[in-house]
Amino acid sequence: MHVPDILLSNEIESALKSELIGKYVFLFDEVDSTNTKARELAEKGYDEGTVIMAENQSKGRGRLGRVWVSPPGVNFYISIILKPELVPAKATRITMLVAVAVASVLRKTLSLPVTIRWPNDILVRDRKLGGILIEMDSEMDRVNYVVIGIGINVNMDISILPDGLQKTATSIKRELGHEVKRIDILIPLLKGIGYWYRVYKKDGIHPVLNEWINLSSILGKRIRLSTPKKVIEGKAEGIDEDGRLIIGFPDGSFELASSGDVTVIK
Ligand code: BT5
Repeated sequence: MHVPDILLSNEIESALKSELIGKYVFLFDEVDSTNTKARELAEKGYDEGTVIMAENQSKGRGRLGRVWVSPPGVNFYISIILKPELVPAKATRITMLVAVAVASVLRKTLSLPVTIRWPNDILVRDRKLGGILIEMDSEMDRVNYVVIGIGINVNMDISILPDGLQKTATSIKRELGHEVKRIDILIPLLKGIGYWYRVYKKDGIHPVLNEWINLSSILGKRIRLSTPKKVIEGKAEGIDEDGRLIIGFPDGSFELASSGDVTVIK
């Protein structure tokens, strides 16, 4: 018999009641996008650490208006409201610390070789297991709030994805060969994000950066960076404190990239 894997917001809240992240958890059956819902709640004044989740997204999104495929009942669609003291140009630091938290918690709880592909992808064996989408409301010199959206494929069968994604995407179920109970991953995940947010606030970006470098799938490799404006090839040499990718060229010159999509050249 197949037992449905149901998430309950009070179960999540009681496991996280002494934590900054997850003290308030909204769990919806269906929303257009948890990021949109989180922004609405942030506008209403909901606190830092409020978590918005859904079993289904009718309009899950990625960067640049791309679609995040969001089948019901099997994955994680999570958005978290944070209010870091930051200038907008440094908001990528939040993506970095969340990527580090997600990758390291999934490694530990599932023993899978999870890596980070700059700037916002969570990979297992070169396939995309999840993605992070940061959105914010800011003034010139300060961020009012950040919404950090996290999509992770958990018990999804890859066969339900559109053809083009079946070769590039994966899920925890596909990697492990069996389903998992989502609550067993969700609680460590939210605790892990809280942990790395505390580390960042206390010790700054350097501990995050060091761990990010350990978990990176592209550093030291030849890569192709595609942006809406251009495509460049070079070596991924490093990442700076603000999350910009340092790309080196054969003539010894460098370029800093703050957005785009990276593929490794084999
Ligand atoms: C991302 O964008 O990877 C960020 C995804 C963030 C999703 C979460 S879910 C909770 C919250 N609410 C939202 O509405 N969004 C966030 P990007 O790097 O632009 O990658 C998007 C690309 O990933 C698509 O164009 C597809 O190629 C691929 N893709 C779409 N759905 C996928 C899936 N379920 N698994 C793996 N790859 C997928």
